[in-house]
Amino acid sequence: MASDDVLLFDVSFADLGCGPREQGLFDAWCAANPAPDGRRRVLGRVIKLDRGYPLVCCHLGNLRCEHAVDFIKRNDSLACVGDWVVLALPQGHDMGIICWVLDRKESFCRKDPAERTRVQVLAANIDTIFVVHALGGEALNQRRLERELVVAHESGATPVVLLTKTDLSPDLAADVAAAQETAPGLRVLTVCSKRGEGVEDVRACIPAGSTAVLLGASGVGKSSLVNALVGAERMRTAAVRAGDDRGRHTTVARQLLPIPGGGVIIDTPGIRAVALWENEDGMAAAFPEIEEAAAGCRFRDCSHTSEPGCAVRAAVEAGTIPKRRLESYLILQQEMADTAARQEIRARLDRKAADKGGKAGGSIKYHYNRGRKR
Ligand SMILES: Nc1nc2c(ncn2[C@@H]2O[C@H](COP(=O)(O)OP(=O)(O)O)[C@@H](O)[C@H]2O)c(=O)[nH]1
Ligand SMILES: [Mg+2]
Ligand SMILES: [Zn+2]
Repeated sequence: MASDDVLLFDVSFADLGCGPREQGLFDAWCAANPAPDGRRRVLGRVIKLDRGYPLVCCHLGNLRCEHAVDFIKRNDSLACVGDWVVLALPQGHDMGIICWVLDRKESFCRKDPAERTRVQVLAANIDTIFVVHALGGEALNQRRLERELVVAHESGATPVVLLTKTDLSPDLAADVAAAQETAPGLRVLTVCSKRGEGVEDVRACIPAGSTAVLLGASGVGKSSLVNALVGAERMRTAAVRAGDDRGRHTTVARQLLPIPGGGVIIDTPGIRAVALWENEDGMAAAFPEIEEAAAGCRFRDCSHTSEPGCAVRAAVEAGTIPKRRLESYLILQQEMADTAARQEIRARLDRKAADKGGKAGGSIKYHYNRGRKR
């Protein structure tokens, strides 16, 4: 962990994209919450989140921070990478204190129905989400891409599909066409970090002042791309650690790095399963052609499976919507319905337990210091 921090030693606050929005939120919060001891507050951004304390960059440097007790009491989620935070720097204390997390712009969240906390924020204040898939080997996994795009759209940031390892693709045009069919209306970029091809197109999507995050399975080449963008070996990639006991997840932390002359990029470990739950907005955005056709269905709550006068099925039969798109849509809808039903049962059981005098409600979840996830 300590050695990873070395990779961040030269990140400076000036490169993190602080703008009038952040400065304004900070000033307003400080004015409304004068420090009891009159000590100065500092604006910072969380640049790394691992198993330890959040690492925050401010104009004084990078330091490990803990959350103020008062903040924890008043909030049900903690700071995450990309967050802008108000810091207090108590004298004689080797850690900073996160007094407050400033209002987030878009953020990428995981809704985990298995956990009490409704939402886990994975990256905050992001403008662009790159949904990354590697080429070569098997065909592009369209089902996985569709599911990822639902969550990416849900964040409110702009999703971009990014196909990596183009050097391994036997038919690049076919891969791009498959991705484009799966991501109507979105940009599909291709990149080969190995040969340095396409890196400039990615860079152009992350102008100064903006923040992008990489979302994708382990091994698809996210860290290699970050290295290509920042022009140095800043992130460890799989090859470096091949054979060691940490397995394929070489990137264990979520961390944010400035791109010279551009914005900032957040690298993440591979995110395995993202459960779909209450993602109606994301669904509508990820399947725009189905949403559009559905306006013509006879029934407003048409499920597009068996109702008469279904304009979506008509469009599939006419060939304007690919059959597999409707199939995917229905699979994801069913999954959301199942999750909602399970949640409903759980809520009912919780209420029953509470009525019997059991303890209701969850306590605050600590996402840090939780031990390594397997
Ligand atoms: N052939 C090829 N291999 C790549 C490319 N980019 C990354 N790799 C390799 O893919 C493996 C996983 O890369 P890494 O960046 O660690 O993936 P991550 O887990 O998504 O961060 C490493 O062995 C890289 O060398 C590429 O453009 N072409
Ligand atoms: Mg990585
Ligand atoms: Zn219908």
